[in-house]
Amino acid sequence: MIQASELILNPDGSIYHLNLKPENIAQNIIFVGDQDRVEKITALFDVVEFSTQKREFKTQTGVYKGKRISVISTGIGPDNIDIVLNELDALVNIDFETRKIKEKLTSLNIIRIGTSGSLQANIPVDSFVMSQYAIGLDNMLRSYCIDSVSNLEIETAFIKQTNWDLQKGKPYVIRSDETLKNRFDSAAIHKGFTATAGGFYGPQGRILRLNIQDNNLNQKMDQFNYNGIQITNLEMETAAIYGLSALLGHKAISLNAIIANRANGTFSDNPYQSIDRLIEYTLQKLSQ
Ligand code: R1P
Repeated sequence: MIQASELILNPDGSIYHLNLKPENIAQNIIFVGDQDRVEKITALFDVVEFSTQKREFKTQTGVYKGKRISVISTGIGPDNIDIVLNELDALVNIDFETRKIKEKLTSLNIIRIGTSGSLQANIPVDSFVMSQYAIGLDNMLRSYCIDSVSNLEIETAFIKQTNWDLQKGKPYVIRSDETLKNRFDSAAIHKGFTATAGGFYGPQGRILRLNIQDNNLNQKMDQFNYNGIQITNLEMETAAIYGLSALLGHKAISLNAIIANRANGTFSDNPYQSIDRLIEYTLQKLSQ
């Protein structure tokens, strides 16, 4: 039995941060960072049956072209992903009455629709990247036993090629789910290797007023090459989503609209339009 301090339920029986009960979520779940993006997506639904919000975690569940889908905002960063993935998994795989893990486990389909900065000059602003691999620079996943899902060879090559300072923690590399990758693939989307940082400024090599530990980090990441696999973009959630999903038995894919290009210093003239196009692309693939 899982103690009340470990699996925290609200007085109405919903899970602590997400404010959700098991019946409130669908098997197909779209993650967005920004809570305002939730309604942008569900505005396209045939019907919205459920809405709730606590802190940055806003959820709406409804039906799009006959398919039941939940859209959840995760807020920013891998620490929030730890909360969202664990609580979603508890909603489907732990019996809240007995507080025991269910015998028959459920696997969720998780699709991130995010925004991201490209590290490669040839992946321009307003294009899309689907992460085939993700490298977590944030350490969150290292609190779990990850050897069964992480890729030591690529991690070692990255640490060596970038002269990564292990005082910042050890990067972890996770592959996307193959089934969802095939489902969301098309000629319209770049297949990428996404780096997930634990912060927006220093951890992504941005210098405003503070000196950073490695001034050449982005350039080194840009040049990283493991048997032809290159790092394409930087954001703050994908590796954590891939890692926890793989460990918990859920399928996950991350799709990002590129709104900045860090290699040539450009920013999209109309980032909202790019995100809208990616939402349409995702819903169309999901409803097929
Ligand atoms: C930073 O501005 C945020 O935007 C990106 C980053 O991953 C981070 O969450 O993604 P979202 O637009 O999905 O939030």
